[in-house]
Amino acid sequence: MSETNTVTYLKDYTQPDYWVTHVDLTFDLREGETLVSAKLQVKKNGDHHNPLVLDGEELQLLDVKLNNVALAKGENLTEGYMVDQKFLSLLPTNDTFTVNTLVRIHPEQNTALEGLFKSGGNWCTQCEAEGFRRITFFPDRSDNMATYTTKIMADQIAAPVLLSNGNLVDQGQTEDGRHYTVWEDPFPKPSYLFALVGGDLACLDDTFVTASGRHVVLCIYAAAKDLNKLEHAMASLKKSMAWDEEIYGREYDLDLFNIVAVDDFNMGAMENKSLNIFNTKYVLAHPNTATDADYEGVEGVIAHEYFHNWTGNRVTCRDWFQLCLKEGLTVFRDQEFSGDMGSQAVNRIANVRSLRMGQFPEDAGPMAHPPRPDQFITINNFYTATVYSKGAELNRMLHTLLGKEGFRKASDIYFDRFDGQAVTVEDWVHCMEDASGRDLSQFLLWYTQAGTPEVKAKWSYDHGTKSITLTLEQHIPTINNQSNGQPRHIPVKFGLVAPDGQDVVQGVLELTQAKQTFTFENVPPDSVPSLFRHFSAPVNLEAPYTDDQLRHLMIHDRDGFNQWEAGNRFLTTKLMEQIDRYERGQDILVGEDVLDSFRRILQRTDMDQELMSLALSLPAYHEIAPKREVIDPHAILAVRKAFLETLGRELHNKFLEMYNANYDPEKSYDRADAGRRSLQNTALGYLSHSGDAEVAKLAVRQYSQANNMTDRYAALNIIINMDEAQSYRDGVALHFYYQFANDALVVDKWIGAFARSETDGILQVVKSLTEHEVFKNPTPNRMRALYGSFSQGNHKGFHAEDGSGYEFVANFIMELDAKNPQVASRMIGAFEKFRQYRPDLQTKMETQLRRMASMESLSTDLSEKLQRYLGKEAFAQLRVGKSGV
Ligand code: 0A1
Ligand code: ZN
Repeated sequence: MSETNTVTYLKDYTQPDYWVTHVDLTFDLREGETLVSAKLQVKKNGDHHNPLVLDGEELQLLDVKLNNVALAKGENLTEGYMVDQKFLSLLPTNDTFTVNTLVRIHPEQNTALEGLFKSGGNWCTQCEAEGFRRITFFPDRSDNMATYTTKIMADQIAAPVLLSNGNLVDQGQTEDGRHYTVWEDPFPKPSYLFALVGGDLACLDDTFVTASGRHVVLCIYAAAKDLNKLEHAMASLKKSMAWDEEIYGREYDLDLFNIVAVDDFNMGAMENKSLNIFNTKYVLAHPNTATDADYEGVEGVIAHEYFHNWTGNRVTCRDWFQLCLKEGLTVFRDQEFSGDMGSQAVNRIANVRSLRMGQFPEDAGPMAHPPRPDQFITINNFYTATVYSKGAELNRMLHTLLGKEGFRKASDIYFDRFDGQAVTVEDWVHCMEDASGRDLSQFLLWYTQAGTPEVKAKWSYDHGTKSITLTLEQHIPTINNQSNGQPRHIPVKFGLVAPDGQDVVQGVLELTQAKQTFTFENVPPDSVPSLFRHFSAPVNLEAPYTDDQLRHLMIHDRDGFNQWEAGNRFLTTKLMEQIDRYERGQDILVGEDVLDSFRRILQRTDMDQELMSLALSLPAYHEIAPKREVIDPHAILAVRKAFLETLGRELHNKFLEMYNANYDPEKSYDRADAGRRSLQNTALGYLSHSGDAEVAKLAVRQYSQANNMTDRYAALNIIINMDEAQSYRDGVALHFYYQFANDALVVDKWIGAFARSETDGILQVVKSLTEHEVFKNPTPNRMRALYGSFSQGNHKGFHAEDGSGYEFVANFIMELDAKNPQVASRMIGAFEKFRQYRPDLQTKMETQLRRMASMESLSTDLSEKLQRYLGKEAFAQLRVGKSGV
């Protein structure tokens, strides 16, 4: 007999038979076991005689009461309650009643990190999406919103800090010499927002006064040794609170806001009501240990989780199919926030690059799904780039279509109308319609259909009428053999850039048909259309730009994003041409035009430093690979390397000048100086490919003199990867390790530097790291640092011709699946596009996928992915006679 995975469909949604309106929880946290008692206030929904069915997994049920009367376990529901691996059922006799349960759980054995688990000796929870059912029996679905009272008891020494959602209403000693706290959360919430923390933690506190004068106490908790790394997170939190008031009119709603940082966390962070729990990676920051990118990550994720208080918590999702309602909107909000805190253009470029590297391939591969999927086996597999990043793009398009004021008006309607409710994507879009009076039914297709539209642009100039005619044609790809060809509603921010660099026209075109033509008059000849400014829609644009026209936009486009985009388009074309040549067995030529475009950028004095550094960066492997019909990783690597070497060699003096002009180890660390550091390190990067052995000394000097992690880590990476620096490699790497051996996040960086290194024989080094003391009980961060960096960031090692890289990663996934299916399932993403690879590599990847699919015991998480990757039938054949987890 083979196992079957249950598919859940959006079309099957119905309201539950019962609502739990309030819950009293008591946790007795002890070493070796935790007892959880729950008292549910339940109300029948509608007129029926159905049993109450509560979700519960991995719970040892000790006691059940209905209306305070003990219930026995029965053979059927008339005899008492029934319980199996997934549900507890009982038959109530009244319309309102109470249910008490007592269960035993084992957080210390919980390696899946869902539900209640231990991290660094502390207890903490992760309930989204379906973790609460591993804590107690409950209708663990997002439309059941209840108020919670939570009592936590624990040993005072082991766990002086005991936190849950809402306000602290009582605390004291228990009769047996332990202590307790009681928390009351007045806001009804779904169970996925429940949180509890117990342990020995230090905290940084502060206050924030809201616009209406509420004094909010802010506490960020972490291990005592990390207390000096919390200031940036606190500053980010306060900025987020102020921004949400200013931009959305949303104030914080309780007197206390807590954040707790833990080492073991499957994702980045979690927005539990008033008790956010974070991966340390997105809280801790200090110049000695965090890079500029880390500082940005902390600011963005703190904002993201805080913004969820309104978009996600006060108004939540009716069911998990609506996940992008909270995630897409919250990502859009955090992106706008980050842009406002720094540079909108720089942030936009970073976000679009990650969309193209992560979401576009997903949308064209076996996991393709609409931002609002209509079926899943495991919701955990749908915390995807499509739901998050494309979901954010949909909100950005609505923002573009309605304008800033219209969007704000719509969000005000949304919060007024739906506060305290669990709603749908349609509810959100209807608010947009009500605010603007527009019909957005065509726009809704973006939510319900997968695939990245292709937009083809053409233009022609009529010298007689001095007019330009622009034709835009959209093509919607076929996904999973399903044609969903209806045209989308696509906002095209655009401008016509005249030869003098000024815009002749600008605005937003709305492409709603398969093909549309727009004519503009009084346009000087040789004006260049700048299309999809600020990347106004998640599409692929094909446009017949000449190199000269791109050069014009690179310099004159008033949109920072499209300035960069023009350069990116130019470089991508040049790289693609050379990859084609290389694959045909011809030499790689890095033309004078490429060198010239770099020279022009290097000469510029008017450019923001971060934008300049982005303009000087070659498209990454993951930006190029999705554009190849068949991916030959080694061809992409060879061509990128040739470009880096030629640019480094030919522009050596310019890069050296730039490096020297920006190198300043005396300057104390200031975040605002990130642009200078990125120019300095970009220059050093090119120099390290120039063949100049002296550059190794510059890198070592930078390493030794660095007063911040950005410079130190950039130098370390160069020393590890640069041929001429190999004599320094072991010494510097050891120094780095011993200096930071006690800092888990920095050790992760150290591991990541090796895992990404494309030097010869690196697999042996990476394998030896798995035997190293740092890999004894790896956190998910450490697993990602090693296996994630290797599989997604080491193209040479992962795609080694003999298949050894694939085997190495597959072995790990197979081992991890039984312990932490969520992380295992995310790690398999490196194999997702295997069918696009060179046939021999494709076969080797497929061999590993088939090996994984043949494991005796397989989690539903991994099986859903493997089923999609390999195809239903092939997968089913491999599963004959096998079991699930
Ligand atoms: N809602 C969180 C992310 C998150 C999602 C799922 C998790 O476990 C399955 C954990 C965290 C956010 O968007 O930040
Ligand atoms: Zn989120």
